[in-house]
Amino acid sequence: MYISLRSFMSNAYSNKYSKKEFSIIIPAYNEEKRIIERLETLVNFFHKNMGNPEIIVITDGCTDKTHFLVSEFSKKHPQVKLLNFSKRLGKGGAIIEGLRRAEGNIIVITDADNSVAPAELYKLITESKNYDVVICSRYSNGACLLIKEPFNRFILGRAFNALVKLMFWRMSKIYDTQCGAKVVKRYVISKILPDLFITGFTFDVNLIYSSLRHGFTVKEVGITYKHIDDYSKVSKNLPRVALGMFFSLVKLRLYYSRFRPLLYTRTFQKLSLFMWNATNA
Ligand SMILES: Nc1nc2c(ncn2[C@@H]2O[C@H](COP(=O)(O)OP(=O)(O)O)[C@@H](O)[C@H]2O)c(=O)[nH]1
Ligand SMILES: [Mg+2]
Repeated sequence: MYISLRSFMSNAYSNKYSKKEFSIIIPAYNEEKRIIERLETLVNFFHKNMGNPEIIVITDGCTDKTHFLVSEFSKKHPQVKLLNFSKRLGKGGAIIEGLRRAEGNIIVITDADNSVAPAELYKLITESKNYDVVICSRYSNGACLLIKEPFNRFILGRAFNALVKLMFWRMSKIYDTQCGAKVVKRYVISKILPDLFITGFTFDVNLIYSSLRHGFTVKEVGITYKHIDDYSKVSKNLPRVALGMFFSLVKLRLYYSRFRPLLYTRTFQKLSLFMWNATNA
């Protein structure tokens, strides 16, 4: 496994930007209960299978010990890097910062909990041989849900997906934008970075839609998934998060329309800030 993947990496993915093959990006907000277990699992798996990729953890505005724990962990595991910001950036905002600094040719974005096991990330990486972007899915062929999400989240999630399909016809064949792992090639990020501006949980839609708009291929892969509700930032504030996500969808729709200038008006920016504060407390 190790040899075949490494050789395929060096053949297919060597480019002028960097000698590093992989980067793993993890946004982490108040994750002191989950982040170390996640890092240990990833470090062990990728050490054995793919020679220590860099792992970038982005923390922002944490009110717990997440950044201290990651900083301590990185002393023993130098491939783990911490990007800490004092201000809350949001999940998307944190990922954007990570994408700016990632050096790998293949970039894996994943969550701070162990919902998506490293073996599933490996599956996505393998698929990325033939696609520009690979996203995991709870609702595509081959998916297996070991622990399902609560019913209210399931319903809201499906409604969100229906809305995404309605508002963005290019996404009509995407069934799960929000599952916790994506693999994106570095050349994709170089192209779409200026279009990534959704800083909350709707960032995933921004990433996928902007990739499609640029003509990149996006593959959705069914995975084995285990929903972890303890310490979930989404479940804790479901109505507010849902409202914020809906507002972000509207912003993304406006951005990709002739009404884009509206986004830059003072009134809209004030509304945006109000919505951010109201939905990210
Ligand atoms: N850096 C950062 N990460 C965030 C923020 N909000 C959520 N996250 C991360 O986004 C990921 C997904 O969040 P989670 O609460 O597990 O969502 P769920 O899996 O949909 O219940 C986790 O790694 C969170 O720590 C944020 O404001 N900043
Ligand atoms: Mg989670």
